[in-house]
Amino acid sequence: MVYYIVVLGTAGSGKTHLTSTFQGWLEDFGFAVATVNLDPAAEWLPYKPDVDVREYVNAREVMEKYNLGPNGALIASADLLVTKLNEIYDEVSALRANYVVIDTPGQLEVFAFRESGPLILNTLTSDGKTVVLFLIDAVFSMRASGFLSALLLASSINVRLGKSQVNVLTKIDLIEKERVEKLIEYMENYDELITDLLSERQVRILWSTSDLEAILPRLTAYELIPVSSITREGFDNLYAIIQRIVAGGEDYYTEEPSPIL
Ligand SMILES: Nc1nc2c(ncn2[C@@H]2O[C@H](COP(=O)(O)OP(=O)(O)O)[C@@H](O)[C@H]2O)c(=O)[nH]1
Ligand SMILES: [Mg+2]
Repeated sequence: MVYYIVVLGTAGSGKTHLTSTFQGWLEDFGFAVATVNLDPAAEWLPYKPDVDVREYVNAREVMEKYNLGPNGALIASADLLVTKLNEIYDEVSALRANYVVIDTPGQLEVFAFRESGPLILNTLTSDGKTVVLFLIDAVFSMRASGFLSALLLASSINVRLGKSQVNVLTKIDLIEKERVEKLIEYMENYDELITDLLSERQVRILWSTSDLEAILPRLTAYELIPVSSITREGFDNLYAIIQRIVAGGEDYYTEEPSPIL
């Protein structure tokens, strides 16, 4: 059985670096790991992808050929990938690996919120078990409202893709340890999160305590695993939770949260 680890998150959240570090980490433990680059606009990668969609579609060439701006080229590239999906699928399914880590395009919305992204993911991962890692940049979680919007986006992705999902707090080397602990506490006890959210005016004028009490149980029902792709901190926890999901079946994401191993 091959396990697909799909790395998603907003532009700059650390998808590409996490793909690279996680591959190295897994290889150090003796696993056969392959990587797939699904970003047609990637300029440089810190890892050597086993399958690289830039061999089929290159966003820069699309921009020149069709006279498009950068955004138009990203959208056209995503759609062009679908026309190459059979070939890409053949390459991915021929990979001999325990784990296949899939690095997705920089711009989350061009991929996840158009038709092509979910279609590409469902096709490529159809012969194995899949875990989505949704990356949340620790730097954007400095305020409770920033953390709430990240959790809302994470939930939106889960609704869109319907896969087992783990939320990963990235770049923890850039923020204080106490802040990381606070975010973990928020996931375990959202009463404290509600208090901090309501101390921010922009949240208070939109949502009441009961509104937040209604949505936060769902938003905090995910694991949140803090990692740094620079120091490699947290990858043991990330690995443990992925193992638990792939061993536990597809219903994992509807279960209650359980402690980090
Ligand atoms: N300090 C620190 N920087 C990181 C980490 N992960 C990524 N970055 C930086 O964040 C920026 C975006 O990372 P990248 O992996 O390209 O993000 P992507 O757009 O989601 O693929 C780069 O400048 C990385 O060097 C991390 O764990 N710690
Ligand atoms: Mg990237």
